[in-house]
Amino acid sequence: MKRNKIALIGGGQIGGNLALIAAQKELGDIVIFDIPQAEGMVKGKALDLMQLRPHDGYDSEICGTSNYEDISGADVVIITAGIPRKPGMSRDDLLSINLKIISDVAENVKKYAPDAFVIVVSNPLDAIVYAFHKVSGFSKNKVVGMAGGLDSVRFKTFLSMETGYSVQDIQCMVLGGHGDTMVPLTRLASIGGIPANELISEKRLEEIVERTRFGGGELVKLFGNGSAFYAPAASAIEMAESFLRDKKRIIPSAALCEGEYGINGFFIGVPTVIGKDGIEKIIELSLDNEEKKQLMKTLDAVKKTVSETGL
Ligand code: A3D
Repeated sequence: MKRNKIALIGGGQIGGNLALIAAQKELGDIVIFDIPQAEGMVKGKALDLMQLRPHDGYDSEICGTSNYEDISGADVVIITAGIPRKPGMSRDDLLSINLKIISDVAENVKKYAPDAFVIVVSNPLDAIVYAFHKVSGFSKNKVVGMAGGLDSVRFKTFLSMETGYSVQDIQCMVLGGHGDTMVPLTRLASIGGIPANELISEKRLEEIVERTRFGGGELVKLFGNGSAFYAPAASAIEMAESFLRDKKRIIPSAALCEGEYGINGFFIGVPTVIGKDGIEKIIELSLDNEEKKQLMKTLDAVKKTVSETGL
């Protein structure tokens, strides 16, 4: 049986952790691509991960490269190429730099891995995934942005920290754009099947929602130079795994909406089913009036960033 091939475009903080988790899960062989100036760094990470194999017992082959030809035929491409946020920088400040990068990446992914399922991670997420889709011309089920999965695990983490109950028993979902206007759905949050608002006061829930919204920024401030990488990597791998193993997980992801939730032509966080055909379905759940209002507000923020791409 042929092994899957996973291409990671960008071998920085998230890229290195993507390679580690993908290898530990034996999702396939891994190619870490980066610019020529970073070729030694990704070759080094790949060799280090090869030397981890005797400890962990995985058989994935890992290599580093700055030659796009090496990603040929990849089944999954995960893109983290670009620069991360520095303190005081909003995700949107990154736009002009990362837009140039994604255009180049999209041309090369189209050329060398035209059948891949592409997961975009680079920020500002909603605009960068939109740009990738425009430039590559990939079908909408094969392009998705990782954000809602991460925002939801942050929400989960804070609910667990608040109650002291296991993260394993927490279910919750964050929709909308990957920015401060995202929509954590408290109404649907539950702990061991019990609605979260029966276990946590309304005031504390509101504070947890606020902390979730600014969860990325909290880490940027703490790091001082760079943004989160462990949980973002795991969130992208969760999506890749659901595709490669046809798991049909329901993961909130930035998918192209064409009428769903009354949204047309934009990538935004919605509950998606990920299986062997990529984004197999967008689940349209009934939102109450306040949630609808919040979704329209976050859509405005996404539209604004997308309009700045000029695409
Ligand atoms: P970092 O460690 O700087 O890695 C980025 C890598 O991209 C570096 O190794 C660069 O050399 C490489 N790169 C730059 N230009 C190119 C190019 N043209 N082609 C290929 N590679 C290139 O950053 P990181 O790994 O911490 O973050 C990567 C991106 O993910 C940033 O844009 C972050 O803002 C973003 N991010 C998104 C989330 C989401 O939830 C959406 C979370 C955390 C970070």
